[in-house]
Amino acid sequence: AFDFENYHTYTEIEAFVNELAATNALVSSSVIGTTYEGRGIIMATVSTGSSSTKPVMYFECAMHAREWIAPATCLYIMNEMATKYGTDAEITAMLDYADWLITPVSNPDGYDYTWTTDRLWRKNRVPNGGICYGTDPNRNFDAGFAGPGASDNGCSDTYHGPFAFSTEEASAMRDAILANSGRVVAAISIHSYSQLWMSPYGYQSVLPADYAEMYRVMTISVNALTATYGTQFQYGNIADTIYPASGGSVDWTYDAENVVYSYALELRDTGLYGFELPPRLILPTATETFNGLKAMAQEIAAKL
Ligand code: 0X9
Ligand code: ZN
Repeated sequence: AFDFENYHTYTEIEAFVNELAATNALVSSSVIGTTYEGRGIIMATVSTGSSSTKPVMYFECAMHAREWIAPATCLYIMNEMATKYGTDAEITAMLDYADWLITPVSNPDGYDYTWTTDRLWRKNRVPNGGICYGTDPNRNFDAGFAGPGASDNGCSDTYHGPFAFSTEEASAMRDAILANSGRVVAAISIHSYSQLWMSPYGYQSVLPADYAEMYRVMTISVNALTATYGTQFQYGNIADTIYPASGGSVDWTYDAENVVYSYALELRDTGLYGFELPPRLILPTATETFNGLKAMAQEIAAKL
C-alpha cells in the first residue's frame, strides 16, 4: 500500500494515482498535458458518476517543485475522498455535492529535478536559451502577466516566461478548467511554506468585488484548520498577505472564470524546516489542511 507518511517520486505518484483509478470506482485518472521533458501531468477525478454535471472543486498542487508537502497533502486528500465515500458523512456529502479534480504534481519536470539534482529547484525545466533554465508556472498565467512580483530574467526564480501560458504546466491547468467551464466553484492552489490562506489578487492590491465573501469563507476555513492542532494561519489577499505576485493561477481562475473561491494556500511551516518539512509532519499537515478544505467545501455547498 502507498505510504502517506513519506514523500514519493513522480513515478511512484503516477503509479499510485493509476492504481487508485484502476481499483476504486470513484476515481479516474487523466493526463492533462505533457511537459517539456515528456512527462504526463496526471489528474485524478473523484466523482460519483462518469457523466457528472455537478460543481467542480479543482485542486492544483506542486506548481512549485520544491514544495514537497503540497503533493503529499493532495495525495492524502485524494485517498480520503476516494476511500471514505459512504462511510464518512462529511466526505459523502462533499462528493454528493461536487466532483473533486486533483493534480497532485502540476510541475513534474521540476519535481523530478528536486529528487535527482537540486532539492530546492522551484520552476519548470524549459531552457531559456542562455545558461538558465525554467519558467515559474505560477507567474505564467494570463492574469496581470509580467506585472509586479515577476521577473523577465530567465535566471530568476520568478521568471514569467516569454508569453502568458507559454508553459505546459499553466496551459494544462487552464485547459482542465476550461473543459469544465461554468462548473468550477473552487480552485485551490497548494504551496508551501508560510502558513497562509490567500485570495485574489496577487497582481494588484485592489480588492476584488467578491472579497467579502472570499474573506468570510477564508475565516471559517482557517478556523477549522487551526481547531485541528492549533496551527496558526494568516489570511487575506495575496498581494498584502505575502507579496505582490502577478500571473498566478488563482487570479486567473477568478478573473477569467469567475471562480469566487479561488485560494492559494501556503502550508507548514513558518521557516524552521521550510521546504524540507520532515516526513513525520506530513500527516498532521495534511489532516489540518483537509479539515480547512472540508469547512470551505461545506460553506460553498451551503451558499451555492
Ligand atoms: O510566490 C508564489 O508563487 C507563492 N508563494 S511561494 O512561496 N509558494 O512561491 C504565492 C502565490 C500566490 N498566488 C498567486 N500569486 N496567484
Ligand atoms: Zn509555491
